[in-house]
Amino acid sequence: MDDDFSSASVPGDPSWPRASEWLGGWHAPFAQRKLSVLGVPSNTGSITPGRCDLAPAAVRESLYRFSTYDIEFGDDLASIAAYDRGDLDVARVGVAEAFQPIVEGVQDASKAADALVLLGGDNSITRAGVHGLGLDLSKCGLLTLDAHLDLRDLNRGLTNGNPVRALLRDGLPGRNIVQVGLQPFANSRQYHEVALDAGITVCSRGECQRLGLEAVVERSLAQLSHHCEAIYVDFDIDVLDRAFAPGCPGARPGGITPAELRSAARLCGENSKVRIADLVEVDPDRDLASVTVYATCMCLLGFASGVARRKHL
Ligand SMILES: [Mn+2]
Repeated sequence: MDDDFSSASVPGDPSWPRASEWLGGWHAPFAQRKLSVLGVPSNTGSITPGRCDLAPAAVRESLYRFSTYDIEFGDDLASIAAYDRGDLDVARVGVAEAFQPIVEGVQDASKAADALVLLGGDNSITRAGVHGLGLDLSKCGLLTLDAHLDLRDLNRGLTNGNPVRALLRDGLPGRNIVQVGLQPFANSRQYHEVALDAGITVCSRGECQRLGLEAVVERSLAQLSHHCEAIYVDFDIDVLDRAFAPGCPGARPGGITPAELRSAARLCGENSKVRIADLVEVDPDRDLASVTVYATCMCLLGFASGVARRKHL
């Protein structure tokens, strides 16, 4: 049995491999898919000051609590090789100043990987992350799962409240953007109009509930795949109900559940046009009983299991 796996051995119970060991390099020798993980602990862009810079370390540590096996689908992450690229040194750097280092770090970490997961950090990293796809923005698609539109005016500087607005200004066409999970009383009419005027597709939390989040995500990916060469997915963990995300200052009652987030992440991972995903806005200092950090781990593992299922090209 042990011969089926690479030499990075599993301490403890060899019959219960842990997700932390998988991220540390343990996988089956025949693993055909590759997933890179990069910490981007940006923390200066938050409208609500906090410690999102602590999230990459908290997620890595908490993966010890998770196995690599998805009993629902019979998938095991042993079939995908993970490469942990460590953290970029951007924790105390301003948003504008961090832009180029993040773009370069993302491009470097994407090389030779089927997909890259960015562990934020606040949501300001999404702008640099999309540029990190390395393509003309007219060919890039952006799918956000977020309670907020992140379309705030740019005149007060770059924050976690305006990465999508900054991308529109940079030249990302509105029709290349789909925003899912938007919460009532967490956005303004003015910024909703900015989204609609730009041609962004907007799907509220209620619509996700009526249609089913999986159906909405499948439809969104199909829409973007049609005219985009590569897709970036922004998982703002504050899309979760506040009961499941006390560590996200922006989370509000009425959001999605961790199980919905995990299955949405899996669908995104399965789509071979999805090259980069970010997991942002988690502040471990605000968390309770690791609820938010564990939900973030589930999102990462769901995405990875999707990547493992990609059809061979
Ligand atoms: Mn956001």
